[in-house]
Amino acid sequence: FKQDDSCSIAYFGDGATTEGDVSEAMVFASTYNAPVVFFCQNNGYAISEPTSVQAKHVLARRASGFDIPAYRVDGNDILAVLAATRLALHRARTGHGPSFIEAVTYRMGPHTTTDDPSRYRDNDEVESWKERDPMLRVERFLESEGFDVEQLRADAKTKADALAKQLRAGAIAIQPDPAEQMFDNVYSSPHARIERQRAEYKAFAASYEKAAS
Ligand SMILES: Cc1ncc(C[n+]2csc(CCOP(=O)(O)OP(=O)(O)O)c2C)c(N)n1
Ligand SMILES: [Mg+2]
Repeated sequence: FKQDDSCSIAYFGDGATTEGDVSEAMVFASTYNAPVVFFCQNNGYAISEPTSVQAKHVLARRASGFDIPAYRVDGNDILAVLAATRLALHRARTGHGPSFIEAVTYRMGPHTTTDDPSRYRDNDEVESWKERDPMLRVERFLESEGFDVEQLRADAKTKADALAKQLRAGAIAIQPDPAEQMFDNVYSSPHARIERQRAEYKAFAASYEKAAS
């Protein structure tokens, strides 16, 4: 790893923890003491599968099997999420290795436009989460601290709109890298198998160009 204070944070869902990649990443992060934060947004569902199908106990407990410290926070409490994230990033930046955060929240809407959640969950459950809306909660807190919430909301919207505009323009301006670049940084020195694959890929791509002309 680079000897500076850079680190990574990976955001993923409760359903993703069931896939092997998450476990594999945690093995590497733990044994190499990698400066990484695993942030699991547990919104209760992986499409139609409830979290009870992903783990028999709370997801955060899984991290201890990898010897990675875990923090379980109320994901609808913005300040708790911020505090846990800062703590985990500080650990990563100061050489204390990986951490796992489970932010417990709820998916209010359907997973996608083709999903109909009424087939697999009660409306009462959805209703009970409405009052726990994170924005509502932070607004109530700021109000109680004497802030002008209307003004803050308007300022935040202006900033968010400008940022979204900047992100869209940035994304549209991205030029795709040449596909062949995927062979470049696999090994630090030349490798026969990679060179063979590069040659195969070039021939394959050229066959398309020939077919198109
Ligand atoms: C036990 C089990 N349930 C479900 C899946 C499949 N699965 C993995 S991720 C996913 C959907 C995404 O869910 P999640 O990671 O919770 O992300 P979300 O969209 O809820 O943020 C599904 C259906 C699985 N592999 N194993
Ligand atoms: Mg989920």
